[in-house]
Amino acid sequence: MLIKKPADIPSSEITPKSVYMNRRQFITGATVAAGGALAAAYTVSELTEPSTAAEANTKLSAVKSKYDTDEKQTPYKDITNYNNFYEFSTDKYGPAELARNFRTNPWQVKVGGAVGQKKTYDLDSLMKLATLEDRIYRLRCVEGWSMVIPWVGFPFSNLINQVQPTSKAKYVMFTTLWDPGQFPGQRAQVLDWPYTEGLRMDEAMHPLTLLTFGLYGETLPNQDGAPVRIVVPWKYGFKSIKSIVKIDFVGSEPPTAWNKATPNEYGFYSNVNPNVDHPRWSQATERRIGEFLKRKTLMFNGYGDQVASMYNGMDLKKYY
Ligand SMILES: Nc1nc2c(c(=O)[nH]1)N[C@H]1C(S)=C(S)[C@@H](COP(=O)(O)O)O[C@H]1N2
Ligand SMILES: [Mo]
Repeated sequence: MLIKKPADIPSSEITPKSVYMNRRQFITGATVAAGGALAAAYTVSELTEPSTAAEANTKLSAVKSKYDTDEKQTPYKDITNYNNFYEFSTDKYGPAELARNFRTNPWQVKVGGAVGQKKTYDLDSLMKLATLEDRIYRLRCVEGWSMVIPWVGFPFSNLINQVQPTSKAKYVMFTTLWDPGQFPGQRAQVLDWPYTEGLRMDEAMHPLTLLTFGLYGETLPNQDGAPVRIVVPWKYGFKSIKSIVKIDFVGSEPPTAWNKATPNEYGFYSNVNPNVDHPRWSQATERRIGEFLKRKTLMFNGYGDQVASMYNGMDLKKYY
């Protein structure tokens, strides 16, 4: 985000680099996403050939959610080939290949800070906290593009309720794995690693805030933040932190990776707001990946009816 100018991405730039893709992810994506259209580029023998790459994503069963948008969903190939994941690369086409062998098992998430019940979850125990739901959300990147992504997860509030935060807990801080052996991006000081993010308690409790394990009905592809990330659809994409290993309930606004890097560009709140420009570009419009014409960006990314009341009385130019 620091490196590139306002993204005004012609759809020609979004051409999937399928040659770089994990073949199995490609196949599983094709079966659920595009009814085989994506797989058409491969012959049958290629499809059945044993793969040395990471394990195929597994199916997740989820119930339908009332929070879904009915907009056209962004193709799986774009969601999994055009990524922001600076731990792997600052190039959006980089993570798909570089994340291929990322180890997501075993995985632990340590939950601590101001809680009655400190807990370390493995992925299975975390996923058992609630029934998974399908959540079709818009994701608006601060760089000016957006996607519609069918996530699978459950409200983060389910976890909050289990660990019982004390009255000292005012914010939640999330931390991504630190592992320069696996994350080539962490060998350079692109950001102050590990990536951290935060939400105010009411934002974290909001039913739209999703603890996310999958997309398109399967476990998250590594490049999309496996094995567990958060998705906060009314905020710019960088709030939706990937590959989380630590969740802390804290008393004051936690440091966040992009705010530390350039505080005048990225605030703590980072609610999608067409009326507040980024210092170097406008936030009034966005390009939906796969579309040619730009759209007007909606306040709170279109989730205003559900979230605006949390910010009543706040000057959103000051708390950007
Ligand atoms: N740990 C971590 N989380 C991250 C990022 C990152 O670089 N590292 N990029 C963010 C940004 S800027 C965006 S737009 C979204 C992109 O998610 P996607 O690649 O699954 O579409 O992830 C967010 N979460
Ligand atoms: Mo982003």
